[in-house]
Amino acid sequence: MRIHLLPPSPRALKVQAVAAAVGADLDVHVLDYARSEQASERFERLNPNRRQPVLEDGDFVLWESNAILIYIAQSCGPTKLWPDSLREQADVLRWLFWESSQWDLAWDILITEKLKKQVFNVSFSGRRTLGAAGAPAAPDAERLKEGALELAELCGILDRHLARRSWLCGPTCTLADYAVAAWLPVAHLVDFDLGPFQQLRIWQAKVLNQPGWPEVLAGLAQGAGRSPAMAQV
Ligand SMILES: N[C@@H](CCC(=O)N[C@@H](CS)C(=O)NCC(=O)O)C(=O)O
Repeated sequence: MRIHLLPPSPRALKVQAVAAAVGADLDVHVLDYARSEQASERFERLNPNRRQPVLEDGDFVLWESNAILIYIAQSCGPTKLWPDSLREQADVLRWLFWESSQWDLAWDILITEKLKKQVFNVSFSGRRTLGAAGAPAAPDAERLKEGALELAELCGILDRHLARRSWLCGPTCTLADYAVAAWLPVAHLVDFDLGPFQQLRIWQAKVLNQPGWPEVLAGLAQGAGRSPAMAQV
């Protein structure tokens, strides 16, 4: 299977961690965002949204990181990361949808304002199209405040949920934990303080010790697989 991605994006990290956890063999292609590779005709044929990550398995092409997680997780046989029963699967899907519809967006505001604007020519914040590398743009203070407030609210929801359980869903670690925890290693890069969220921090340490994560995080610390533009982050 071939994967097109851009570390250190959390959307890339969670895919790499799940692949490593289940032993899926991924041929990794790191996109060159500085040269707008995501906007190239070839990439647009793979994903008309021009966003990473994108998986190719033979003639099957899949985008949306959480769909990719479910596909990769089961590609090597049954795994506890994706439980068997309808209700357990629905519970995991609940958190995966929460992750992509709320959690991802809140983090993306801070990441766009604090990091992407310095690395890429981001013409507007929030849902944006990244162009070629250009002059750094100043962070939007209002947008930063809004993002931090939203994130604190979502962290509170997670913190209270985790006060009563070890994992987000059921008795074992699942894809939901992998997807949601993937954003926490970037918190210090955007100056977001996880200090007040004790249960979240306990859970984060547990998830990021699960199979796949230690090697992905070690690679991240060494800058492995980053495009030249992202090496500045
Ligand atoms: N919901 C999508 C979001 C994908 C996404 O936003 N990817 C960003 C990562 S930085 C991207 O490729 N952005 C390119 C652009 O905005 O031009 C997923 O989870 O796969």
